[in-house]
Amino acid sequence: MKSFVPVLAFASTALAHWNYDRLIHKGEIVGDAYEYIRQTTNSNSPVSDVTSTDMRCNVGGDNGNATETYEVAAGDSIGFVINSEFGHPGPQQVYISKATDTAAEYDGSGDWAKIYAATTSNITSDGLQWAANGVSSFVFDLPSDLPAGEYLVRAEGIALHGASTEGGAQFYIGCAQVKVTGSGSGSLSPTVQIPGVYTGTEPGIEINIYYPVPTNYTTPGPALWPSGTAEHLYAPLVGSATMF
Ligand SMILES: *[C@@H]1O[C@H](CO)[C@@H](O)[C@H](O)[C@H]1NC(C)=O
Ligand SMILES: *[C@@H]1O[C@H](CO)[C@@H](O)[C@H](O)[C@H]1NC(C)=O
Ligand SMILES: *[C@@H]1O[C@H](CO)[C@@H](O)[C@H](O)[C@H]1NC(C)=O
Ligand SMILES: [Cu+2]
Repeated sequence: MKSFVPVLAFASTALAHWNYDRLIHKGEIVGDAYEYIRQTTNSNSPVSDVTSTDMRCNVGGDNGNATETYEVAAGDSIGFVINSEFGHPGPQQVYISKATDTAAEYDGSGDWAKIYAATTSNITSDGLQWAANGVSSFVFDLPSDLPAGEYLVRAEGIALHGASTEGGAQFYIGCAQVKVTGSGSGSLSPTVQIPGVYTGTEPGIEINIYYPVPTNYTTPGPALWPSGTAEHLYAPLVGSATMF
């Protein structure tokens, strides 16, 4: 029996890691690093235990004591910039949760809906081609029906290079704090709890992306809100990796 040992599966260098550190609003980067995004106390290490509360807003991200809240309108284009490049293969997703009081005080223990997913830009005989490969940012529109209030907006990049066994996927996470204005009257749906949203063994998380070469990919987690929203095949790049 032939065995296949991809070199990349063992490239665990922290150089390939990233932190979501700045917010984009209407195509422009707003604020300094960690002004509107909670800073992890875990350097740039990923979370790998899907049952941990660290899955909400990363290690040390359970409160916003050191983070400001940025005002946006429902329907606005916002996005995330990272402090390096997405150096590992996998999808990028965004979940939102309404704060019970202020975003700064909110620990993320309530309901979350998924509003964005950037997955594969193509699937070829070489396998899954990831939309976010080599870029350093992505943007998306907040749902126009989003009710006014303060929210956590959680970016999640799932690194799948070592994901062929349970617990091998790496979760890179950053929570922005936003105050949404407007008269949106939608209700977030379907909603999930974090942790709880993932078992760690679903096909989008426990997957060998090298062999046999996958011919399909199923994003983990709930359907997107609003319902009918398509997953985005491309992650638009704002500027270039070296500009920031
Ligand atoms: C940080 O925020 C939490 C929740 O709002 C609060 O309970 C805690 O006392 C704060 N810690 C510091 C050091 O300010
Ligand atoms: C996807 O890959 C196939 C095979 O390499 C190629 O022919 C096609 O143009 C690609 N499509 C896109 C959208 O890049
Ligand atoms: C790909 O499709 C097969 C057959 O439907 C399914 O068993 C498998 O879980 C899928 N893989 C992924 C990563 O979605
Ligand atoms: Cu790594």
